[in-house]
Amino acid sequence: MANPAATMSKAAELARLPFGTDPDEVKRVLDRDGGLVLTGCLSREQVDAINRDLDPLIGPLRQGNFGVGEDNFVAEFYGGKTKRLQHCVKYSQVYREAFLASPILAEYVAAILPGRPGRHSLFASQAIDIYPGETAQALHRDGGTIAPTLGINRADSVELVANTLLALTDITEEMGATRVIPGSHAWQDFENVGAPEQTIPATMNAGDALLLTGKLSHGGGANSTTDRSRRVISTSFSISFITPEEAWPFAITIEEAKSYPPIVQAMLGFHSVPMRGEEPGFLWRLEARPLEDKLKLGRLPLDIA
Ligand SMILES: O=C(O)CCC(=O)C(=O)O
Ligand SMILES: [Fe+2]
Repeated sequence: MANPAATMSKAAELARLPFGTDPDEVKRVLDRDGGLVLTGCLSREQVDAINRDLDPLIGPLRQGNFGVGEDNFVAEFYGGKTKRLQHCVKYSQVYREAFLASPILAEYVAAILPGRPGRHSLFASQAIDIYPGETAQALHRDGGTIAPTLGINRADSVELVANTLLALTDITEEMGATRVIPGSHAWQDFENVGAPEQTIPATMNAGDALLLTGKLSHGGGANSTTDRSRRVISTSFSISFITPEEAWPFAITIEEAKSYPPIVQAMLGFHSVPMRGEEPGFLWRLEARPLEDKLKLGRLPLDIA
């Protein structure tokens, strides 16, 4: 069947709204396009501080550090000329406190996912450095790893994941800006992820973030420069009864979590999880008590945002 979107003229540029824009306005753009660039989420100073935290960890990694081989199905998807560092939440206080714990970010996530702001799980917190010579990543929908298993991989299905790609360098098209197909979140046929010609690059300044729904077709771009890499942190969230990509309680100790903002503790699984909005949460309990009580972390304020 012909892809109806293929006959439509493609959007020239992704919408851009300043971080802090009313969540209802952001939701209107998300409903229309499936993604947008939030400008100025972090200052240059904050970006520099996060890079100082991450550089010593990313520097020694080899490109293609997620390996190769048939038994490693993520290797190709993760890129042979790309470095990825998981668990960034653990390594940067500025990223944790200025970005992850931001109440407005929690509201944008809640504009995509069911559930109240601050009651979503962190799915991944992964730096992605794309190096010269990297080819374009296969187009995909981030929710597409989970939704087909549940038989709900459709435009009108519940959203399972929401992603933010926080730019930690200025990112031009040549450096491998993420490619997106605005409107692809609403296509009838989710077997179709679209074609490279339908994509546009989400260019960003350091400190901007691309916010995308789990239904928007996108992929990392090819880096055609000879000497410049680009960095984002992919900070993705899910409804909280989905197994995250990164196994937080094994990466982060309770002692470390104690110094984190409560909203970050909760997104990492150090608090019990509400199923129908009840507080404290009914799921993920310890000896029938809320986990946050057992771990002596204190309860989350009812209204984060
Ligand atoms: O690095 C990027 O620009 C996008 C990466 C991505 O979409 C993914 O790995 O799921
Ligand atoms: Fe993705």
